[in-house]
Amino acid sequence: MVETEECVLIISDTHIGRVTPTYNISVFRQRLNFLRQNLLKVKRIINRSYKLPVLNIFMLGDVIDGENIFPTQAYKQDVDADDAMDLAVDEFEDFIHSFRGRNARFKEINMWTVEGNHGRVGRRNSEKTNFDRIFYKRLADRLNGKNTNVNISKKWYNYAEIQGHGYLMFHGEDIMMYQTIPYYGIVQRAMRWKSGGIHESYFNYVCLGHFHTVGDQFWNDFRVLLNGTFVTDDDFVQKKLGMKEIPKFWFFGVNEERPMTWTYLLELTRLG
Ligand SMILES: [Mn+2]
Repeated sequence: MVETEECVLIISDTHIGRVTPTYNISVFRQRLNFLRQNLLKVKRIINRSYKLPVLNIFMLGDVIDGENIFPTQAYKQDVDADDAMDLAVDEFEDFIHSFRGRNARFKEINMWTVEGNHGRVGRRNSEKTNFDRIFYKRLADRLNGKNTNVNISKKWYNYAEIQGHGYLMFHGEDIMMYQTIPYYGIVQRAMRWKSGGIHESYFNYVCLGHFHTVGDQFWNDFRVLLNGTFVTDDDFVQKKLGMKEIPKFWFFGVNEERPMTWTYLLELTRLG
């Protein structure tokens, strides 16, 4: 008997529009293609043992690099937020289509979204008025209904239940860092949410982006996944944190028994 599982891909911090010595919009396109091909390669490996009919995608924000987030931002961009959004809608529509396609690589695709701090329009605007949010809505208009569901949260966080397990997702900009390390802040916040701070206190996984690094922290009954980024050689990260970004995204399996069966960190800067 062939077993069936679902799978989850986490996408965050693509920062379309941002320019660094090794990143711009043409590199964005290339990295999205690497992500697609590397995911399909892992799928072929898993398919030797399990069917994977459903792809779940958590989109954790900072998809668009935005405008006026810091004073000199315009000098570090190759397009404005409007053009970045047009590009994002076209490229991610293709990305999702390539998983549905004629080969029907996945029978069903479910997306859950949260907005990032880089999508903010201004300090005095509604916190819901956000370039990421507009992008998600445009993507939903193109994709919803064709065995694809885009679940856009009205809150600052989103929550997915997959095979009976709970996955809490948020961007991460309100997490305090201690000595520029975020883990203590994330665990403290998640423990409060688990004890009633938010309504959805049943979660096995906490998933976030924002820190542009990959992390995997076990804490009693929950586990924290930090997702990587498309942006490499970001001078802010080098100067302020002394760190190097990790260009890898989480991809993992889920079945009824376990909230994570197998896991791969998909490479974004190369094939394989
Ligand atoms: Mn970011």
